[in-house]
Amino acid sequence: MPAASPSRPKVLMVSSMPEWDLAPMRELYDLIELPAGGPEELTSTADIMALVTSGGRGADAALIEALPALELIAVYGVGYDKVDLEAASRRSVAVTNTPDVLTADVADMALALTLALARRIVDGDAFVRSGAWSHKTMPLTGSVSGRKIGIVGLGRIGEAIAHRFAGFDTEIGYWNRSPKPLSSWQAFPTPSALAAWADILVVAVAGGGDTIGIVDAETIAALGRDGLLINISRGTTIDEAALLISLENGGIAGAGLDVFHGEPAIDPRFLSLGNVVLSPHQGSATMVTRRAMGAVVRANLAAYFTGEALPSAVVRRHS
Ligand code: 8YV
Repeated sequence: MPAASPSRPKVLMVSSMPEWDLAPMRELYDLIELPAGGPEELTSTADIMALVTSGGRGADAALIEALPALELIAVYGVGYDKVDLEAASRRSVAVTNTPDVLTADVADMALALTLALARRIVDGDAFVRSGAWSHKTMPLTGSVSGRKIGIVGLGRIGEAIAHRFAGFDTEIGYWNRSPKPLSSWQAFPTPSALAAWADILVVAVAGGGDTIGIVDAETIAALGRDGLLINISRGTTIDEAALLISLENGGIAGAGLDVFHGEPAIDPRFLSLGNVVLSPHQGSATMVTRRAMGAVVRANLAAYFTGEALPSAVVRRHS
């Protein structure tokens, strides 16, 4: 990284970004990597007014408190559940995220996991590669078309998932914290009522304190022995202990998971299950979307440092 210059604002990089974003940022700012030992290891925190972090890493109260000049937290992701919003608000720190630009790719991932799981695409690939096809037939798989799809959380991403599944001649139901009166899909009063109706339950609700374990043991049991569970939201939204027991005992038929508790150090019990498709949090991880997310982060930084309105603020500074 170039040497600090007094004329350029300092931006603390709590999480890294691709070089195509870092290069234009280095033109404008002194980028300072957060040391492994935390903010205490920084030579000076006095003039760090902005930080960039990922959805997975966020910014906790200790980090926010350690940066006395901080005024902006720019999240490289739509989820800001790992940012301590109370601490940010206490210190009048604005928080921005990258909504909309990743909706399509994350919704696509929900469909990809569903099809991969139901049609056993990963098993089929292994079957062909092993040479087994020359003397065996692969077992029959399950359908997605015509099934009942339950969506937990009908926000931007949940709606995009519903629209995609509608193209598969499915029936769509949903549970959402607030009513969605304009939706033509069937609303259910609880996640477990939705699961009892659905063949495939797709979790698209935002992470955070309010949704921890919202797909609980009761909901998983309600999905039933033939049910499939898909999660592209956050690992925290599912009671993972209950899910593992259910997968191990045939309580549900299978799960397609892009997110996990404690990722990337996921529970090793997942690795020996034959009824799961596991993905390393790839929902937004396409070239197009990551470039677009980077552009939104850079637009928020630029707006902040030139005193303009933040393009995608989830929390604004107190006036
Ligand atoms: C990314 C995400 O994994 O947007 C989110 O909330 O979970 C993902 O897009 C991440 O934030 C990229 O750093």
